Amino acid sequence: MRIAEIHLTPVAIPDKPLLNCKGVHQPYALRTVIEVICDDGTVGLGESYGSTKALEGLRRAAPALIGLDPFHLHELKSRVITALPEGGGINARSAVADHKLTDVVASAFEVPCLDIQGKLLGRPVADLLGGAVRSSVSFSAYLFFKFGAHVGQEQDTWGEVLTPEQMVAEARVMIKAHGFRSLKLKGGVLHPDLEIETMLKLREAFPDHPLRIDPNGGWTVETAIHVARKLESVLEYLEDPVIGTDAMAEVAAATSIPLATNMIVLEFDQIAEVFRKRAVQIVLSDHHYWGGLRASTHLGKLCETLGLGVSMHSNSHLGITLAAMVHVAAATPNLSYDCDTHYPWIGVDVIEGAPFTFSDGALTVPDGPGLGVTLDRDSLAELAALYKQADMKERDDTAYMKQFDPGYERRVPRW
Ligand code: GKR
Ligand code: MG
Repeated sequence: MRIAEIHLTPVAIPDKPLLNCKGVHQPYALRTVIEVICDDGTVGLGESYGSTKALEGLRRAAPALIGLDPFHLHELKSRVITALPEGGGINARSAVADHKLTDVVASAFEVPCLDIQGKLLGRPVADLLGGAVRSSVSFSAYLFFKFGAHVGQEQDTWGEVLTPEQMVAEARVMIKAHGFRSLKLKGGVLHPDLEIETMLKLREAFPDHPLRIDPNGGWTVETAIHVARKLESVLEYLEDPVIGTDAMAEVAAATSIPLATNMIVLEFDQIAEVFRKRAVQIVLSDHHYWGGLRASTHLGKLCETLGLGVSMHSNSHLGITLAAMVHVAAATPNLSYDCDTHYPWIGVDVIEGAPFTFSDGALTVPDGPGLGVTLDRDSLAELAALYKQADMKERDDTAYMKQFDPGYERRVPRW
């Protein structure tokens, strides 16, 4: 059994004008859909980033994987490293955090190989990761302040969300539609006092929902400590309040709220330093850059050993990613927080049948072979056509924000 063909299809998925500390989401988010086909016709699916560096890395590594046994995942990694000798990161130079190209590419191809293995064995991917320890995986509502409409477009159904009251209304809609049991606010957007007020209003409206806020490093240490003091008994965790290990350690020393990160710990060799400095209490996994699904379960084990918590990060994504997240979350025993997902903001998919439906904020772990999803070719063709039409090859939230506010400048920290 060998890999005979690989198809990479960049797609553009319609997104909403969601705000973060770098700007605002563009009308489309970019992803790459991956099909790995074996010589017996078995197909494995994957999904990864769609920006230029990631896509080029996938395209350059793909030929090196032809002829590979889909069970030989160490060999997969070394072929990827050989195919991309200059390595480097995938994000823009101005990004505060970067992801290693070789990890991103190896992760992207590992998932379809596991999908193939599962199909050949007649077992779900979770079984290849040690087996599911839970039959369903819970997700949090991912709340964003947002503009009402994209440039030149009609207002979307969510409308504008720029005040604490509007955010409570957004949370109500999310909870009503999907049953989420915990709430994450993308912060670093409004003045910190307004974001504190927002969290307090969410607490009042939803007394039993665990709450978290993530300003993506948009605050100074002083601001972060101020916010933490006001929200001491309100948050289950505070995510990336500041940038840098020393700054995180300073905030951590000043609050009893656990600090979580997907910005200062993105690779295994960064864990020792944050652990030594007590800068972080919870690490967010993400199979797209941690090295794949197996590496994510290894991260879980390492965090357990070190007494750190594990939660899960997401970017705008489709159902292939969501399926992979569900399998790995099910097979990570100490993943004790609800996972992040952008899925409810997207509303389209490339998988066959209805999109995933959350019940009480959770998804059932598929028990069929592999990931348990198949491609809807018409939808894939539609989103691939959108990619070709869209005048966009990179995510640039700051450039798009300037179309709303020409004087806007990216500042980290902002507040
Ligand atoms: O979609 O704006 C966004 C998020 O800010 C995303 O880019 C982050 O990677 O969700 C992510 C996070 O937790 O930092
Ligand atoms: Mg984050």
